Amino acid sequence: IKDGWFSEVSTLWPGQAMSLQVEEVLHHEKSKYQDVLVFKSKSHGNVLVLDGVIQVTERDEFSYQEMMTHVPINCHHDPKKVLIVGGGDGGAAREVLKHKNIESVTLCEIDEEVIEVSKKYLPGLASSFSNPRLTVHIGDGFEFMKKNNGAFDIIITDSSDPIGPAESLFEKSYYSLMKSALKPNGIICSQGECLWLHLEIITKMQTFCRSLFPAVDYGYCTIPTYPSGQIGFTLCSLNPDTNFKEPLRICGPEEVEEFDLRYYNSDIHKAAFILPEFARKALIPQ
Ligand code: AAT
Repeated sequence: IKDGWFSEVSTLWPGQAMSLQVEEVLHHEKSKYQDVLVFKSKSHGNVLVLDGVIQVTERDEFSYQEMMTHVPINCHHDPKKVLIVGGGDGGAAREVLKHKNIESVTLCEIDEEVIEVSKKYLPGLASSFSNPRLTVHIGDGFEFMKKNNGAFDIIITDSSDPIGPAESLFEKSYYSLMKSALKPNGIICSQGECLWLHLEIITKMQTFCRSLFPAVDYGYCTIPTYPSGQIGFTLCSLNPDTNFKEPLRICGPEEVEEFDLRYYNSDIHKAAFILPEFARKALIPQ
């Protein structure tokens, strides 16, 4: 923070940095795993930053959290058990729990500190922690996956970027472990980085995913406070008939109201998979 502005500087997006004006620093401390900062911003509500990288702002978190959850859920015929890896702010869990037919949600977050500060400073997200259908496990998602075979219908990896504690969550071996942790016809959805910045990583991941799963795709959403204003999702299904572009349940005006949605609806679900030409070309199956 310099002259009242926070700038998001990282080697993952060299030469550019998103800045937010700071009203007040609410919390700043090194946890066992990372530097944890929460500040009140002038324009985007409270902001959670880990190792200098913005994880959520209260103003636009709904875009990413809704797409990350309702897209995979609405591509599964009968989801009952969901695992979230990361997501210690509780936002992804909040969205998953809106589906009453989902019986249990397990959240595996490596850093207890993230959950604690979110309860304190991001109550609109962390409200999910009091839901009896949610079980929290503190630990590394990679290790957790090894111990859970055939356990989940959907695995959502809401992880930070591949520098720091989330590095292993971008590797092929992690995707193999997730595959084993799924029930038949299971679906995974992972934080899939940005088309403008990380096309090479995305292409590599799509390629190894296709070697493991019969149905693979990449969708994205817009979000002002993630690098370059865009973030995507790597989606894989064990069901060869899954077409991620076609939701199985329609979410029109009534459902949008019932679920209190601000970004997701059936049209944006389908549109999320229409890629700009430079990206489409790069991601064409080899
Ligand atoms: N919904 C908020 C968005 C996030 S949070 C990512 C979370 O993943 C953090 O709370 C972090 O502590 C946790 N995490 C990191 N590594 C692991 C791991 N190995 N196992 C379990 N949890 C982990 C993502 C923001 C994306 C930012 C894009 N630039």
